[in-house]
Amino acid sequence: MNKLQFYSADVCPFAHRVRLALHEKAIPHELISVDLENIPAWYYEISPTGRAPLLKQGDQVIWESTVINEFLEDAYPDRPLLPINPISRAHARIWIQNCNNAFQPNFCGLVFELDESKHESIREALRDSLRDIEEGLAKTSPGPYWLGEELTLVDLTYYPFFEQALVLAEYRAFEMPQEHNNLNRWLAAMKSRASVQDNYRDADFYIKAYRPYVDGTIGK
Ligand SMILES: N[C@@H](CCC(=O)N[C@@H](CS)C(=O)NCC(=O)O)C(=O)O
Repeated sequence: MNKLQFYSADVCPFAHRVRLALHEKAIPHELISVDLENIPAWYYEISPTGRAPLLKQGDQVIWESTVINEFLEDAYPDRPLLPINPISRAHARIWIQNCNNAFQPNFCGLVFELDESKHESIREALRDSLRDIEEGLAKTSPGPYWLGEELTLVDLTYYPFFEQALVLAEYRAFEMPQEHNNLNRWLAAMKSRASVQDNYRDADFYIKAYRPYVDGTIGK
């Protein structure tokens, strides 16, 4: 099998999802960083979207972070990151969809929205999606991870946004709610993982990296 090439960007939460999966599954790969502020012409030649992340094996490419992570799960079944039980697998995918369709659009919407008059309604929507998550976890998860005792792709799908939440506090007057006990327990468990620690970037990094986006110097 050709060695995987993974095209990543440190600031990108979607690429972060895949870096976590590659680490958890101990998949050998070559990591290639793409400068998202100045995307090189060669990248448009291999990427159909020009976006990170992207995985390349031989002359085949795969993009979209949640699809890439499912591909890794199919192609590298050792160290599984989805439950075996089909119902639990379906529930994992529902949570992943919830991240992509509700939580993440609100999160990114608040980061990238330049019109301040719209911020309060997005903050409200983000608070609602966090409350929905907390209620869902309280009903269904014994913890410490999203689906229970084992780490899954669901954890890796949500985590990068929680590492980056300090950007919302810095630029968008949004503090993550402290009262969500299930989410707090989950975040503490995530921070103890080697995959999370090895891919961690600190507050200074994110605050600097997002400045040109939040002040509108560059488009998203
Ligand atoms: N839905 C995609 C989102 C990827 C995405 O938005 N990547 C951003 C960086 S975080 C990007 O490459 N932006 C550069 C651009 O759009 O030109 C995924 O899950 O992989």
